[in-house]
Amino acid sequence: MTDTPKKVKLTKIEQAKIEKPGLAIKDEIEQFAQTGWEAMDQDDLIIRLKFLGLFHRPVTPGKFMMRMRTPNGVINSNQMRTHAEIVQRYGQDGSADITTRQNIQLRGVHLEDIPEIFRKFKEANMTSVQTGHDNIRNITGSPIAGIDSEEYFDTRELADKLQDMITNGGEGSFEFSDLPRKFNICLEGAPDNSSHVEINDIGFVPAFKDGEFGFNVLVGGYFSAQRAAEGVPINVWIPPTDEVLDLSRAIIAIYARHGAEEGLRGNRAKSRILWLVETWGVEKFRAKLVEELGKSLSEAAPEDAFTMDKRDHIGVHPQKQEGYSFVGLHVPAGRLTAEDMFEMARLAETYADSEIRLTVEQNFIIPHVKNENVEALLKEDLLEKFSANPTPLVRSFVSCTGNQYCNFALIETKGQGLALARELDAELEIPQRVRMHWTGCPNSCGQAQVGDLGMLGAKAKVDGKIVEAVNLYMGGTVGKHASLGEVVEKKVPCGDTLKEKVKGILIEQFGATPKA
Ligand code: SRM
Ligand code: SF4
Repeated sequence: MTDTPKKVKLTKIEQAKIEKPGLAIKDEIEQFAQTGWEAMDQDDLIIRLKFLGLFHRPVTPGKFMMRMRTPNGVINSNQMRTHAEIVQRYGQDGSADITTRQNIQLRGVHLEDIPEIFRKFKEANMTSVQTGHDNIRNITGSPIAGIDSEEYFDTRELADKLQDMITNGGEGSFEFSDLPRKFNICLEGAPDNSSHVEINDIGFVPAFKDGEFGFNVLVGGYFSAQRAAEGVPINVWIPPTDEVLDLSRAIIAIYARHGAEEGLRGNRAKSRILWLVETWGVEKFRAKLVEELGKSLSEAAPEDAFTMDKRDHIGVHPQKQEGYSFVGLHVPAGRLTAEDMFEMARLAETYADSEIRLTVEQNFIIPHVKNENVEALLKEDLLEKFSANPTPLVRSFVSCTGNQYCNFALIETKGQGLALARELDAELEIPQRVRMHWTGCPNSCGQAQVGDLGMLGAKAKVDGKIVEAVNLYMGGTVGKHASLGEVVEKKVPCGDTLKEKVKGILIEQFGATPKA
């Protein structure tokens, strides 16, 4: 198969990446730490630092966010304590977030401390490399992999191997950091699709073929300001072995190589891999994949193996291992202080085996708690803040960063979204789970499209004044019949108007009743 390369005018960002690849900046970090962020070249500051996971926050000039990698959401107490130590030194400015990719972001970091922070990461076997800009983000999977009595396959080892391949063992990989755009991968090994596999650029979906477990493969799921789409089935099934690495490598290589000639590197609004799949069509994409791999590919299994509604993992649950439970704790809007993280580490060590799991709902789980220790764990002070039994709307509340730190944001999210959830929980009896997702702008990091209710930041005009508002989404479903919600009303002003609207919806459509 031959294609005639087309001539495409590269975007400014592509030109900057050719001038100096993002990862090349690694060697300059010590020098930047000495000369300071204000002396930095703008492309180094805004583009290349993100290849090391460093995001300058113009909202708080001179302060950085650091995005980590926690494959499959697994982290240990020592790593959590290291995070706590890093942000502790920044006082009120230092905090962290659990993200919608079951990951950790640190806040308030100063450039002069980065060399020392990188040394600490290395000691704790952690990395923030390739977590921003045109890179492959944290690999997601079921947060209860390996402890779930319902699971088909424990994805943790494959997630680790994928991360090692993509990041060259955490040191940075030039091969995997020359993509036309960001890229998400999810490996789902459980029957409830708890990690939203369909919204990833590559989604490995559990599926049995002739009785054997493996993955059907989706390509191209993504959200952006331009569109939100589920991944496209590419008629491929693979066993849960290193073939997952080979296939991922091949898909990424095709995306990187053909990005320029198919125009992806000339227009950032149309540069995610879905555009390549659509330009070629699934058949050609699959054929290219076979060519890249140099071997045939098995056809997809007729059915995916999703059989359950999505679980939320909050509270105490029996583990696959007899005599043990996992305890899911709710973190309001995912926000953590240094003290919280020290305590999380302590609880994981005191009551379990020092492991902590993160979820895409921005919560955490302590696995491997001996059943006889559960009661004492539930009495710990931290559980007053991070409840094992939160009120219904708060329980399923998810939110992106919003305007506190993100300069794309059209609204504040975490604070007012959480306040709304708390107020409505106080006023209404809500008999079922209602997943409310807030996101500050159309990039939809807070995944408004997967929520029962999705609030996507906007602006409205009220009495001649511009006010914060949301485009209201409804109908997002998760689990076995996952599908994306649609916008039902635009520009609903935040505050009382939004509250009354949501209250009405909860009463009319979710069976809520006013509390006496
Ligand atoms: Fe996101 C950009 C935060 C998950 C789609 N995202 C950003 C930036 C880096 C913008 C910026 O420079 O300020 C935000 C950083 C704000 C900050 O200070 O925290 C940001 N995204 C987040 C996080 C932290 C939201 C959260 O509160 O959890 C999530 C970090 C995940 C991680 O650990 O890696 C986060 N972002 C997502 C998701 C959800 C997901 O992956 O399931 C999406 C939609 C899915 C997708 O990407 O297909 C998402 N973020 C975007 C986009 C739109 C991409 C596009 O193709 O247009 C942008 C803007 C961009 O890349 O140009 C963006
Ligand atoms: Fe920022 Fe928009 Fe993403 Fe929220 S959705 S973190 S406002 S880019």
